[in-house]
Amino acid sequence: MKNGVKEFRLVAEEIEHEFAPGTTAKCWGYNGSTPGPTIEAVEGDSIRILVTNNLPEHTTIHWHGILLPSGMDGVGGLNQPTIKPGETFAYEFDLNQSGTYMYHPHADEMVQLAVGMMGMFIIHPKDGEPQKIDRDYAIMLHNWAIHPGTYRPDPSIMTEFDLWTINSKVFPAIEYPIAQKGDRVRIRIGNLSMWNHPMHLHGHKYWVTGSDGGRWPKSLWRPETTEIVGVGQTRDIEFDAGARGLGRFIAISLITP
Ligand SMILES: [Cu+2]
Repeated sequence: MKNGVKEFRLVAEEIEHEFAPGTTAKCWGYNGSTPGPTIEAVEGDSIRILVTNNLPEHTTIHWHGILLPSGMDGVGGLNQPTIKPGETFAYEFDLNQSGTYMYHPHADEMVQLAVGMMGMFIIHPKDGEPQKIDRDYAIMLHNWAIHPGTYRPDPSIMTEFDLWTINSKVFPAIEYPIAQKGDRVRIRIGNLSMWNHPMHLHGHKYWVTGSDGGRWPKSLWRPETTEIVGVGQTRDIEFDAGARGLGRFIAISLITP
């Protein structure tokens, strides 16, 4: 906190990223990782995000789904001059909503997203959750083209990807969401890849309870076992773990189209 403003720092930089043991590539990300850190704040917060560009080319950050003044929206050349290599730009705005959102560059975006620049942005409701949530997970979906014998994702690929990732990891390096029987679990899923991803849960059905439009009224919830998270969308799903006494574990699978 600085004079009532919640301050965050993001450094855009090249990183050495391990998708799974033995599969490493040169990617771009924030603060040493792809996806970048999950930003968490509370509805009503005033925030400042200092973005330092350590890339060899210009960048910006667009706060995807967040309602803010045009000058803070991060579209390079439209809302702001791009952030040049070595520069730091301060994004400052108030949060007047809650839900699951994302951030990504909006300067040379097809290249910068393809090589890993993205993150989740979660805004918690100021009056607390309407329903108790015991486990709250966030996962970012992406796909990549890393050709055999190469060491960098190919940003010119639009359809034929060879790595489909959860939080930029592939099996067996993906961390499992863990829950105890009876826990209320929420999984927030974001997709900044080039494909829609159907996300499927084994042994459970779930309610789809929100999107990048925020938490839905209960009358809009849908029971599903597979939900398509479209390109540029987020979805929140909720369920009571092991409610029917079926599974000891929750398996999330990603079905490629
Ligand atoms: Cu957007």
